[in-house]
Amino acid sequence: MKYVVVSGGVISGIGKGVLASSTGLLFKTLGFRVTSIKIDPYMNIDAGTMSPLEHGECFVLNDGGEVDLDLGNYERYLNITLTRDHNITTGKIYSHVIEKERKGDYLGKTVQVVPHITNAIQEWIERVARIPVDESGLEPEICIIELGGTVGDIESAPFVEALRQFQFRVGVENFSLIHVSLVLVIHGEQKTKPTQAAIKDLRSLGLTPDLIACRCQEELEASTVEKIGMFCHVGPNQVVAIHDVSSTYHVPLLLKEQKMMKYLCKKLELDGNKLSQSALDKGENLLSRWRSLTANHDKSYETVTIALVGKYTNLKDSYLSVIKSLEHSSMRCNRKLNIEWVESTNLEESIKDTNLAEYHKAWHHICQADGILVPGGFGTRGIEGMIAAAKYARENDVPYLGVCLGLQIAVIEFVRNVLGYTNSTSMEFDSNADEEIASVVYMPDVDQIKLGGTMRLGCHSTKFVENSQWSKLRKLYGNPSSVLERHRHRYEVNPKLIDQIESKGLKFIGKDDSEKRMEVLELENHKFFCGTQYHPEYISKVLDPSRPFLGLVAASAGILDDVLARDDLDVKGDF
Ligand SMILES: *[C@@H]1O[C@H](CO)[C@@H](O)[C@H](O)[C@H]1NC(C)=O
Ligand SMILES: *[C@@H]1O[C@H](CO)[C@@H](O)[C@H](O)[C@H]1NC(C)=O
Ligand SMILES: *[C@@H]1O[C@H](CO)[C@@H](O)[C@H](O)[C@H]1NC(C)=O
Ligand SMILES: CC(=O)N[C@H]1CO[C@H](CO)[C@@H](O)[C@@H]1O
Repeated sequence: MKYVVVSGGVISGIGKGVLASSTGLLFKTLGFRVTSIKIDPYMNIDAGTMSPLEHGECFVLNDGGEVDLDLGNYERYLNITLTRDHNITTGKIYSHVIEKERKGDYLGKTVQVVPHITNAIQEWIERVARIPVDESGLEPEICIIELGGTVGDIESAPFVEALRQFQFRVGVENFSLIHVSLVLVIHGEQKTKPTQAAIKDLRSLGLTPDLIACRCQEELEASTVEKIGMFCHVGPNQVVAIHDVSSTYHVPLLLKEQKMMKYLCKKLELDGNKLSQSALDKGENLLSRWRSLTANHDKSYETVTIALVGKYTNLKDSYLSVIKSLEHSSMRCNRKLNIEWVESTNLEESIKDTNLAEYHKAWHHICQADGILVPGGFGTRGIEGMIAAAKYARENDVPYLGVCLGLQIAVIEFVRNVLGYTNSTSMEFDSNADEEIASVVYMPDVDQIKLGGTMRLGCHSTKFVENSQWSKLRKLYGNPSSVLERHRHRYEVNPKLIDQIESKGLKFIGKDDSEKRMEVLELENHKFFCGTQYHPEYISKVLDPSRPFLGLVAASAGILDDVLARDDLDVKGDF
């Protein structure tokens, strides 16, 4: 097992995650099996109860683990399936060590950060790195470890120390470190001082960078590279430059051009010739698909506009997976993606009195959009706006996709305006609502009081009902009898209303194994009007977009029929 650590200096948020996943992708194109671990230096045990406003989206794994959104990045780039153990937080390590201490595993010794915490971190990494993550079911060969935060923070100190020891534990030829830094441009001059300082910090903690990855808004000048090499005591081939590019999907190719893999393979003593021919071919194939995807996307000039009707539209990170899924789908459809962020409260009648301009602006966006997406969310604010958007989509034959809450919104709208129960709502928004006509009710088997970890979470199977061959969504999946998708919800469609709803044309074409829980809905005789109780965005991959999203984007671009006519959706490139 070879370990590649990606750490960051200067400031956070400069694309460590993208660099780490791109590096992983490049290893994959060489034919290696790659896994990844994300280290988050915060105390939360998991990301489930963290506010999306503060921390961006909570990403859900197959096993129901709620993790930091960076793990999603790895899954999307590397086409792998991670587990909740792939996220290490300070909280997890401490609670693990404290638990062991309580059990008496340390034989009464004083338990300390060094060596007990640091050892626990190293053991954890070694154990988790071995978990098979891809379709081969074999142990990975390369493990990418992303260290969150910046080196030098108080929070990350135990992890940095653990990694310092780790390089000796696994041996020099099995460990390499990429440090991501920032080169500022001030008055047209590229400034290397922050990078020098960051590398100095790193070295003072006992870690030596193999590669210094410099983020910069423009291409690095040769003199800058030379200067960094000299002052940071590395060779010029150990400095890679990542300037701003049109999309992050170009970053792997940018790194490849700079021969980064050559250096890394030499350092890690990796010999590609030892791999089997089929592994090499697979890598080769991956590279060429990636190349053509990015190249075609650069050439596409038609635009598809999706209105994203949500609530946290101030912090776009909280919809990261949704945005990525839309990106993957539009790349596949050869369209440039334009997302209109519509704050759902602005669609409500009540805002007319206070802010008429915003009301009209929001509706203008809705009417101009090619398709409408209502993603998952919690809380009552803005619900009426979403319902209005769903109504507009249904009545005007505009493509609509509702994810989780978005499905429930579509049901509430339908029950109110088609079935005529005008005050029907969700028990989530009004716990005293009349249970006979409430569109959405609490799932009986989850606990209402405790918020952390009481949801229906993780990968569950959804069966398509008989006589649903007409369904566009099912065809997009390739007409299977069931699909596996990831869930994260507490409420479900009220079973008492199903028959009435279906009799008016809104069909529940996908149900859970017990056939009691409604998972997928689709409106008959509409361009594309679908909802999923699960979150398809969590398993969307760059080269294999989520099918519901692909359907929305293709329908919005007016090419859904072409897409449906193909029976090789998952193998072939673009439309
Ligand atoms: C992604 O992984 C799945 C199984 O995990 C596999 O069936 C599929 O072929 C892979 N896709 C690519 C593009 O490698
Ligand atoms: C590096 O890893 C290989 C294979 O896991 C192992 O045989 C070798 O001893 C390791 N190197 C060192 C210096 O420990
Ligand atoms: C629904 O609303 C109408 C009018 O607003 C009211 O008369 C009726 O009692 C309400 N029905 C229920 C079940 O609350
Ligand atoms: C090995 C181990 O302790 N793994 C933990 C990872 O984190 C989850 C919580 O998100 C724990 O349930 C696991 O036990």
